[in-house]
Amino acid sequence: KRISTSIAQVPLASFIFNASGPRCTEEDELNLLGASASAAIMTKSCTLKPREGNAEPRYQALPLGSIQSMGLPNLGYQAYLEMLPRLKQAISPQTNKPIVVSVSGFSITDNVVMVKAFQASCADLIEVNFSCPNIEGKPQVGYDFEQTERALEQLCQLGSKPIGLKLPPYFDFSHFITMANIIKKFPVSFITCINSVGNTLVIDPETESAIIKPKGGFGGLCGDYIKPIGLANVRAFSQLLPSSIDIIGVGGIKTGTDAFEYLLAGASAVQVATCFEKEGVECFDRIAKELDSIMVAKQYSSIAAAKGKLKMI
Ligand code: RRO
Repeated sequence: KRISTSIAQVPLASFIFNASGPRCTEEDELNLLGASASAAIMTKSCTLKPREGNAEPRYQALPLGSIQSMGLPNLGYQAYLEMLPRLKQAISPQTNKPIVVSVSGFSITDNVVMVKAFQASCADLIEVNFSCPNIEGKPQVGYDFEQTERALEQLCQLGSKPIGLKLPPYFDFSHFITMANIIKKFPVSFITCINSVGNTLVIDPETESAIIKPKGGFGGLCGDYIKPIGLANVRAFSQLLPSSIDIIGVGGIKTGTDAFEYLLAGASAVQVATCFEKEGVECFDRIAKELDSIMVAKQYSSIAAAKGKLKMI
């Protein structure tokens, strides 16, 4: 109860769920999330057609996180459309756990087709991914402000289910402000900050080689390395957007303390990627319990009581 929350007025039993990416592509993986302490079932970003993704090795665990260039491996949106009623059926009516679908088309038209379809599905929330860094020749939409605005003009008119945006990390206040001003023009219900830090390079000095194969070794950096970047993005957007737009924090959350920091920065919920990849579904119950203990110790009786309460020195 202490860590229950909501995103776009959809209730969540806990503050913590899976990020789109690890362990959420196949139906059996999504059913495991349904049966876990994850506050929602989030799907792997989908495309119009099924994709195998990039060549392997494309994921490497690192001491403080991971680097990957998966290349959007997924079953294609129609497979998820067909799966949703079965997933919904398996969810206990008491918990009523929401399903969040992630869509990541290669064009505005692709995204319109998929968002339209999911608007007519039993999904609860739709997260549109404007920030995949790993497709050769396809820039991250979130770094192209004009394209972002053109996309939102079309995507926000397709139905009544809440739409959110998965954003790339920004590193300059001018970019935070420009993106916040675009978001404010449209009925965007939530944003998710941040995707991986795109196009980083990890080198193995022993072998004198890159450690992943795709894109000449460039890949998205994840985990502990990126937590301060995620926190800054959540904080900046929470100061620039009206409180009616929920912010979901992602990036380096593996403990209750990490989740609490995102809560102070202004997050309404958090998602877990690298830690979930490494630990499996047990991470959700563990992190939730750790967060709950911190809230008890600090005498916060609800998420609302601590949200955005970061102090300045
Ligand atoms: O599949 C990927 O390579 C991928 C995606 Br779609 C994304 O949004 N972010 C990321 O780090 N990897």
